[in-house]
Amino acid sequence: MSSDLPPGLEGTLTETSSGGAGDWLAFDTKRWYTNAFIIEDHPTEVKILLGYKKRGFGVGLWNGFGGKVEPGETPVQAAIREMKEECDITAPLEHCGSLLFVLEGAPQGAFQIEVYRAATYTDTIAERVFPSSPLRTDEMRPQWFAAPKAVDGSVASSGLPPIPYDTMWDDDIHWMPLMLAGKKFVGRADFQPTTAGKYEMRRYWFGTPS
Ligand code: 8OG
Repeated sequence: MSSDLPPGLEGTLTETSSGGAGDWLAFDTKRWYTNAFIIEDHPTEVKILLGYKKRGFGVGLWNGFGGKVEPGETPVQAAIREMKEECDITAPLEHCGSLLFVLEGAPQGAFQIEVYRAATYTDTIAERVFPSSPLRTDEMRPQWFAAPKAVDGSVASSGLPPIPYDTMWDDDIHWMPLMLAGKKFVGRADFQPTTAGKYEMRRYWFGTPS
């Protein structure tokens, strides 16, 4: 399996999905980011807390909470800080995945995103609305979603909306089900700009570590 890995991924990995076309994009440097989720496992469904991105990169998409790892921070410290800044909670985050994203025409380098999850949290989930704050925390609107465990597509018993993959980054549907199933995951996705000023995925590979 490993011989088929895209550049930038290493280890003994088992492929779960791949596709798209074209050569993998070259990149010189990596910038570290975080993405973190609260995931509650219930008897008939899995609940996940997402945030609606109100501005900046990925505006209009639902995503986990996160951002850039600042100098002097470890990725998990950054993930905990970002979660507090973006939805006002503190959670015992555990690492569950590593994702590499390369954007065509992005001179800043590739995005290395460390993904974290927690089943519990303290404090009350709240949209942070302090646009004049130096922390610029007016970024995400938190909301719960649910994935039913039954494979027949039945509606979640909580009545929460399903995970909105149509308004998430293109790659998320490839790794989020692994995360919801409690698996660790690794992947790479390359993106190209669209005429609408957004990015679409052009090639991808996702898998699980052995
Ligand atoms: O600080 P800022 O919000 O711009 O950080 C970008 C956030 O978006 C960070 O949490 C990493 C995350 N992110 C990407 N690309 C992708 C992607 O393809 N899927 C998901 N789920 N998150 C992404 O930068």
